[in-house]
Amino acid sequence: MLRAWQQSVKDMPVMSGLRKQPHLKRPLWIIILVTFVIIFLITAYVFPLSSSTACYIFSSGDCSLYHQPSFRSRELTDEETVSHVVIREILNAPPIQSKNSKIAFLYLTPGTLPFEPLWDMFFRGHDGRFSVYVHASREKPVHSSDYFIGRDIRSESVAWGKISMVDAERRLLAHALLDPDNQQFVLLSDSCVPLHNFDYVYNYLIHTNVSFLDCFVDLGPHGTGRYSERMMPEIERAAFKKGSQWFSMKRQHAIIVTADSLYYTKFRLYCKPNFEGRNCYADEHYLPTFLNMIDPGGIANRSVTYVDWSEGKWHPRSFRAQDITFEFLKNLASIDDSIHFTSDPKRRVVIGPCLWNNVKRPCYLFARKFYPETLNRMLINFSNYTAL
Ligand SMILES: *[C@@H]1O[C@H](CO)[C@@H](O)[C@H](O)[C@H]1NC(C)=O
Ligand SMILES: *[C@@H]1O[C@H](CO)[C@@H](O)[C@H](O)[C@H]1NC(C)=O
Ligand SMILES: *[C@@H]1O[C@H](CO)[C@@H](O)[C@H](O)[C@H]1NC(C)=O
Ligand SMILES: CC(=O)N[C@H]1CO[C@H](CO)[C@@H](O)[C@@H]1O
Repeated sequence: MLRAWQQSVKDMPVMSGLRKQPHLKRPLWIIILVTFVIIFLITAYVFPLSSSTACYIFSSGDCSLYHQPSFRSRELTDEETVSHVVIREILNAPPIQSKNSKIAFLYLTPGTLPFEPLWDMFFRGHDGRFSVYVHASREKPVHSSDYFIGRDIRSESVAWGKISMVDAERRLLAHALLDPDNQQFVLLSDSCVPLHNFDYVYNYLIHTNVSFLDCFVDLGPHGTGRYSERMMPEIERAAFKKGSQWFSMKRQHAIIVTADSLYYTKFRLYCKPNFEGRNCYADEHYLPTFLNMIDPGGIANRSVTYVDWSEGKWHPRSFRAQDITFEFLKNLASIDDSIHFTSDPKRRVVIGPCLWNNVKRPCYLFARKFYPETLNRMLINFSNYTAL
């Protein structure tokens, strides 16, 4: 929305330049122009475009967005003011009440989803309470489940660690937003599996008002070390956060993310692999940084998708068939503390309880990364382990 608006503003001079003289008669044309100028002058007089007044105009309640430390010391640019106004309006609007609230499952995959039969088992019997969207970036998937057939969206290729990953996430969100019943938007990969049954997942995600987005501070080279001063003034070093890309996002946040152009552009230009001697991966920094800046209390700061980083390698641990036992799955499903491994010199590990509406509960609804060879064991064990 915001992007479209800014786009139309940008296009305006071009369009009027290209257009032939309008067929309005001259006097009428002048009257319209003068009217617009007068309206503009009155507006500018009553509502001067500065950070402090914008706050009084556009927010009836609290003004915290404008009073965060990072904004206090400087005047906002026009783009920031517009962006903050739109964000504030979306956050303040009451969530759309839908009688048929659905969860959108967004699959980001190179091609065929190896766990489609498992997801089919997960969805079966719950028609009308979920919707499926598949973004296949390399080849057209072969679907075996009715829930997936015809659910491929327009896709483009995705390069690991590049902005095209974020673009694919935004494309999935935009498609899923077309359905007004979708209230939570879960991003999943081809190596993800469910850890609980559908009812558990549905109630966990629908009866809350936060987004489950991972967000933490890592002062080491794999965190703040990836920050570029070129993101100034909008994004200061202290605002730069890290987190896993696998989110579950509430509708308001999904709208804001698809509409954002200002902050997204900063990451597109200045957070990329091999840029100014750093490797920055936008999919690990854009959403945590952006949503923490605009709505810190609205994100849980943790993901609902389990992943094992404990080996300290470039990629998380992947699980094989022999790993899949009842005990293993039961353990993953009952973890109730979240752990963040940082890359600072002290290798700080940040541990915190997983809260759900202020109550401590299991953290994870999904898990990755599972090799396709685990499918049969997962299928056989599914009704057993998800009965917990
Ligand atoms: C997430 O962390 C921020 C600090 O970065 C904090 O202000 C916010 O309250 C946290 N969110 C929740 C839901 O606890
Ligand atoms: C979200 O829900 C919690 C607990 O139910 C409540 O304390 C909090 O004020 C709510 N936050 C918003 C932004 O509605
Ligand atoms: C699930 O598996 C465990 C371990 O093999 C077994 O003890 C238990 O009875 C099974 N439960 C069900 C409902 O099949
Ligand atoms: C609890 C349970 O059903 N475990 C089974 C999971 O699948 C493997 C492989 O088929 C079986 O050996 C386990 O008994």
